[in-house]
Amino acid sequence: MNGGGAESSGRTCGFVASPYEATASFVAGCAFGPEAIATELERAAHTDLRPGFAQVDDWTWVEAHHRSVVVPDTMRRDVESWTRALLVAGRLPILVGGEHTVTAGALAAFDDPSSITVVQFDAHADLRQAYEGTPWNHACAMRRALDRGHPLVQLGIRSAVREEIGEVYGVGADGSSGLLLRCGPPPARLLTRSGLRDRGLDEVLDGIGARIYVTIDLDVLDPGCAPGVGTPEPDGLSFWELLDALERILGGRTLAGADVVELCPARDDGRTARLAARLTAFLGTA
Ligand SMILES: [Mn+2]
Repeated sequence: MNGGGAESSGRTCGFVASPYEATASFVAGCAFGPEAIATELERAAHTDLRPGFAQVDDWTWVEAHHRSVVVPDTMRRDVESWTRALLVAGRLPILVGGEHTVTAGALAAFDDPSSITVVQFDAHADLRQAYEGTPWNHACAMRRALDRGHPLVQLGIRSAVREEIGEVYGVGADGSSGLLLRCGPPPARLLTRSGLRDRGLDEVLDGIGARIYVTIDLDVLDPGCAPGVGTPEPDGLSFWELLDALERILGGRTLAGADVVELCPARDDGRTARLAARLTAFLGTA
């Protein structure tokens, strides 16, 4: 697909689809996420009237690999090479998953990890060293980002095990204040869902560098507005809360890349795919 247009202004984006699914913990089906998002992008992404939803004038869509790929090394290599190709072409890379493990492929395309803060929206911390026998489980996605040396800001978290929090933020960290900090390197900050509601974003904004990579696990949203995810968790963000947070974080910063992951069409009635496409287009014009 190519939505090229003569009125293109500024930076253009490229979507990299990674229908990768090898480690679903609960409900399988996120390998079909990119296809559902592509359908909605074609159908509706150019009609949004809300501020911030500029038309995606000039975009490309590539499938990094087939959905039969379940070997993490192959997925990472393919996603990395497509992401690099977009960066070389001067396009903003937006990755569409697939399970959260795909983020590792996109991050591998950036040679200066310490200068790119990863901003994660997610219900789950995804900080495990390994899970179910592999370090390339979706539950380890942000631990791998820290391994690369990316500063990390985690937002909307409401599910984690004591071990993964303790290993990254210090033994005994329980998140009861809503905010966890680690000096690093690389530095990391975690604001729980209740922390985001009670304290707001201010305390984490100054920890976010000038260049950012935004990763959005759709389960950060409330299952009421985004039921089509593999691992839903109650008390999520509204779509407006997510957009508001994104606008504040993006203000004055450069978006180096982004992804939208974990759409599970088998659990969806269409609303999550539509929302994910809107979000994908929003990031593509940021
Ligand atoms: Mn995740």
